[in-house]
Formats: sequence, structure tokens, C-alpha cells
Amino acid sequence: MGRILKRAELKVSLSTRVSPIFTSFTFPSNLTGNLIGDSHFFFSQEPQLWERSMISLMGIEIVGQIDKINGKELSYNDFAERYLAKSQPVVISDLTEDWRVREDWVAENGLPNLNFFATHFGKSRVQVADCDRREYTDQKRLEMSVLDFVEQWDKDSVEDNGEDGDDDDDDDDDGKSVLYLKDWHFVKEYPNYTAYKTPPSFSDDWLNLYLDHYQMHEDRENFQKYDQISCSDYRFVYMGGKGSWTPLHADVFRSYSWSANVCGRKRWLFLPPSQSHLVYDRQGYMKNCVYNIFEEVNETKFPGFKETTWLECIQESGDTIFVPSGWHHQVYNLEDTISINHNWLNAYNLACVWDLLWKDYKDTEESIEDIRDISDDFEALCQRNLAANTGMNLNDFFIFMSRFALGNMVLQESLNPCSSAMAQNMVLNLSTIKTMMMKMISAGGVTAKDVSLDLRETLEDPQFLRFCRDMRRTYKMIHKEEDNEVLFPEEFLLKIMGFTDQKMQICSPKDLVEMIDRCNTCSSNPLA
Ligand SMILES: O=C(O)CCC(=O)C(=O)O
Ligand SMILES: [Fe+2]
Repeated sequence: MGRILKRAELKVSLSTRVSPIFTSFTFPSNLTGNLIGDSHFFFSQEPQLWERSMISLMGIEIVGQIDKINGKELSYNDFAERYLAKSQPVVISDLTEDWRVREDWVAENGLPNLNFFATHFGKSRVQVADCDRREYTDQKRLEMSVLDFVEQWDKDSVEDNGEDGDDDDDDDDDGKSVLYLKDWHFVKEYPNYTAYKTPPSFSDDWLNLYLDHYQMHEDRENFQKYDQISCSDYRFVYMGGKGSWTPLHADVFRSYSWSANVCGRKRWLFLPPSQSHLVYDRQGYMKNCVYNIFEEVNETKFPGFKETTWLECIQESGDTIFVPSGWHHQVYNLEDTISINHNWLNAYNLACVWDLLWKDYKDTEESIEDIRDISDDFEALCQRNLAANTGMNLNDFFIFMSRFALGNMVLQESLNPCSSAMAQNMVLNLSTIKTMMMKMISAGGVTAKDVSLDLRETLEDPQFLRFCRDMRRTYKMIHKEEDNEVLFPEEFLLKIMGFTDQKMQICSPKDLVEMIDRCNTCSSNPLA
């Protein structure tokens, strides 16, 4: 990633710096002037505001471009070593060529095939962001059918192209908003339509594998509605016209994300995690993040913002981008665009997820400290708030890790030869889970009294065996090993049960650590 421009050098190319896309830019309301080709381009009576605006209008400092590599020449180990382990963003070409959606969802002219959506998926109810309206920390969301969304989109693009006789390009003038369909759980909704195949580089995905078999929250009564709507999985379709955008954010529980353009182009701006504190107004509970890096950023609230340095990339149609954990990003659709986005986590970013979870837990606790004494079950309240705000609480994390570790032990026992790349992956997974459990213990890892995993019950549960089967298929695919579909015979399962103590329950992080240690000592796997 070469350094391309310094802030001082950028003064000469001011107009290209400020414009997130080339058609829409919002001036502070009390400034007037001509942005392009004029160095005295606006005037304000308020010197302070002038100065503050100068910072934002001078734009952000872009210091480099994201690497771009060819997916055909990328092995899983290369990707893991260079990008997952080092937490570096990258754009990868040639991973989507054989996807069905690149045929079905794209018209001959390269634009989204809106008719196809209307005909096949028109009845789906989806969340649509109004890109011109902020609501708290995000864009205002509307719920509508896919049919209504594509009809509106079609109508807006006819008008934007001047086909209705009005060639005014400015959305603000006619009060029309740019709409952006986001977070559509498409795969969950249409499991029989094989829209695309997750590339092997992004397939070591504990999150979606787990959610295909279990719910995130054990506390079903409290979270049923929330689970069904928001947490069913983290595989999404995004689609929006030119000018639609996503405000600055870091992804849900500091997971990784990947995003592939089925058609269209996006502009991404990235901030490394070492600078995250510069885009928040304070630490702790209720802190606010800068919303739009191309609008006026309040210098008093965000004094560090002017120090931030950004990486940029233009993601072309068919390209896939990898967004590492904790990197803030803001995204623009430069054309009418459809993308597939997944969030995921694995051994390489589990520590980021744990760190965020623990920080959010402490913030949640602090935010309701004043009702501790009058609350019947303060701990349960903290966990409920944490799950609602962060998407996962400490109990969820513990049960998730326990089931995942158990699955890895089962797979490890069934592997032959046991020195394969897949076996090494199991070893990495188990040792990472053990490290997280040790962190949980030393943090005073709170888990509710009634949270536990019964070993016999789990190992005999057909759901758990399906989970193990899918896990096995996935790792075989990633490591290009032949899958002989060995089921899990009784003897393996009995052996796994032998790794626990007599109570046959995993009730705490300490129990899980002990079980992983026993598995390492007894396992037939020489790597362990
Ligand atoms: O494409 C977008 O608008 C946002 C995508 C995003 O934030 C992500 O994939 O993490
Ligand atoms: Fe994101």
C-alpha cells in the first residue's frame, strides 16, 4: 500500500478530495460558494465555523490505496497469513465468475436486472435505508416489499436520466431520497436458490455455521423476535442506486466482513483500528462516532478527527473486498450496485470479538449501575442489554465456544491422517478457544448460574451431529481434502465424553479449558 498523497499536496486537488461521489455533496447549510475550480469557494460570517468547515471541506487525508490481488492465484494459507492474521484489507478479483447471480441478477447492459427481482423475490419484506435521513447513529430505515423497492428504484433512475424531461440531477431539490436496500437475509429466505458459493478464503466462518444450527441467544423467550429478524444469520444482499451510501462504522461485534459486487462499483474509505479513537467523541457507554467523513465534522466534539489518515479503494464489478476486524469504513455506490456481504469470525479475530464483548459488558454494567441495588437480577439485566446492543452476550459467547470446541474435538478424533492441514486448523481453533476462556476467567468471566452444556445430551443430539457434519465439509473444502463423509461412530463420541469430568457438564470457562487440556493429552492427534 504505497503512500499516494500528503495533506499539503492535496490542497491543489481540493475538489477531487471532497467529493465522495461525483454528483452529491452536502454543504454546511450557512455556507455558499462554488466548489469546483475556485480556491475562495465559500463564505461564512462565523470564523469558527469557517475553520471547522475548512477541515472537513479540505477533506480527509488519503494516504494509500488498498492492495488488489488475483483470487485465482491465492491459496487459503496465503490469504490467512497475509490478510486474516495481519488484519489487512485487500481487494480480490476473480472469485465470483461462476456465481449464478452474476447471470440472473445482471441485465445485458451490466445494470441490475430489476425485473428478475420483481418476478422472483418481489414479495420479500426488506429493510431499506433512506440515505438522506439520519436517525440517531444510522440512516433512517423503512420496511417495504422488494417489489415496491425495485419499482421506486426504476422510477428514480428514469427521472435521473432525464427521461421524464427533467434532467436536474440534484436529489435534494425535488425532495427525493436515495434508497438503499440493506441487510437482506437472502440465503436464509431462499435456501433452495443457490445464489453464490462463499469463496474458500472466507469459509472458515464460525458465526454463520453456528447460526445455521443454533440460535445465538439461549434465552429464547426474551430474544425470539430479535433473533428471527436480526440474528438469523450474517449473510446479506445490499442493493442501491448510484449515490447510495453507508455511514462510517466498524462491523458488528468486530467481526470480519467480505463484500462482493455482483454488478456496479463502490468506493471504500478505511481507517485502521489504531486510529479508531479519533472518530469518537468520548470513551465508554453512549459514545458517538463521526457519521459522515465528507460532511462538516464538529472540531470541538471530534478534535482528533483532523489527525485521521485513510486508505481508499475503488471496488469494480465482480471484485470482492475483505474488511478486517475493527477497521472503520464508509462506503459509496458509484453506480447502481448489488453486493453480497457476509460477517464472520474465526480463530484469527476471536480475540477482537472477545475484547469488544468485554468492553461492551463493562459499559453496559456502568450504564445501569444506579439501579443495581433495586434490581432483582442485575446480572441478567446486564446480559440482556448486552445481547440487545452488541448482538451477543457473555453467556451466548460461552455456549457458542463450548459447542464449537466440542465440534472440533469430534472432528479431530475422526481425522485420518491427523497431520493434515485440516487437523492443524482444529488445533489452532481449540487453542484459540482455550485462550479466550482463560481471558474470560481472568476477567472474572461472568456467566449465569443456569448456563451449561450437558455433554451426553449434546453428543447424542442429531442437531449437533449435523453441525459437526457441516463443519467437517467446510474444513475439507477449505483445505481441499477429500471428504469420505465418515459419520461419527459411537466410539468417537464415547472418547469425547471421556474428556470431561464425571459431572459431564461444561458449566464454566474453567470446565471448557480443562476439557480442551484433557483432549490434548488423550487425543490420538500427534499435533495436539
Ligand atoms: O456496501 C456497503 O454499503 C456497506 C458494506 C459494509 O459495510 C460491509 O461489508 O462491511
Ligand atoms: Fe461494514
